[in-house]
Amino acid sequence: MQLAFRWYGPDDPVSLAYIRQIPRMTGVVSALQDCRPGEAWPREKVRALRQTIEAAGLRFSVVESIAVHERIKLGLPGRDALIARYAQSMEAVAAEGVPVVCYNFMPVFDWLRTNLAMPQPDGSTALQFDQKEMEGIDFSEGTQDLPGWHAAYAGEEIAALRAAYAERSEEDLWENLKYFLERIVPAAERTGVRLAIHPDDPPWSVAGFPRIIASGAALKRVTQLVDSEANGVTLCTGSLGADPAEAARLPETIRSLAGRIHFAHMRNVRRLGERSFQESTHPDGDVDMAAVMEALLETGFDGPARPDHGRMIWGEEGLAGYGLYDRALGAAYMNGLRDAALRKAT
Ligand code: DNO
Repeated sequence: MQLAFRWYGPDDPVSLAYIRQIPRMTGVVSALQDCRPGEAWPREKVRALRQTIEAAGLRFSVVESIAVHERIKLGLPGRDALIARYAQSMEAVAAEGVPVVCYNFMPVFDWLRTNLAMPQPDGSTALQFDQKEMEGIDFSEGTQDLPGWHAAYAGEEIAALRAAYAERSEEDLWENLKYFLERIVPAAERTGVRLAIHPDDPPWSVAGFPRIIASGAALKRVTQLVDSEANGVTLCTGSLGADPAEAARLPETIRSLAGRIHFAHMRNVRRLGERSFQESTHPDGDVDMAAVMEALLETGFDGPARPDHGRMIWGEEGLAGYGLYDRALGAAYMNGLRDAALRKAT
């Protein structure tokens, strides 16, 4: 396992110099934040980002993410040109020596939360999601400042996208994902990049949009759509862990995906009710993190792993879920879990 940390580029309030001071931190997870979905990533920009990361004594270990254009997810005309541009972006990333590309196949929205600062008894704040609250959000005026999500759509755009997705079954989305992978995986193989699909977060339909990558079984199915080592997954304990049945079977999921987990996100969640949860501290929640680490190491996982979202603690202000302090505590905990698991194994 190579410890890595997500960094949002030069505008991130957390500096690379601070990231480097976290024990055993070697990798940085980043992206060209200003490239729109469907744009080919210019190699010079990837190079500049890599050089900035390396100048800080770290390695650019994962691109998270290259966004998949909605026309690809919907299977609309024009997707072939967009897929070709996606391959170009992957080539640029590969040429700069970044080995893993994380992406997702969530319609329209990426990860979603309904409260970005839920007060905790200890004075910190945590991210929270509640399905009923989510369903109460009115999108007729657009997405505005929807928590946890950066791009913006106008009300009419959301309505048009909803109508387009309503015409598609889940199997149609699987077909569209397969179509995409059949064209992208050969390019990944050629360039030596490993693809790592991220599970949907939360792992169920939200805001009237379907979500298909919602279980360990779905991740497995992705790996079978195109049977190549380059076609892998991001094991995200927090996304899957929001579903109690999935949380319980995470070690089993990891074993079933052995060799195809190319990236791991370590985060814990605590269920508050039906389809309602909050993000807890890394050690305490519904996910047995020690069992996750043991299963990862037992299956030979040696890829990048990052502490995922943290709470806001010690008065820090910054990007929701992506402050320095609590994620650094998460990294320290990961180091401890890893040492304990390795000792147990010998
Ligand atoms: C949230 C992240 C996601 C992830 C994408 C991958 O914090 O885990 O936004 O980067 O879904 O494409």
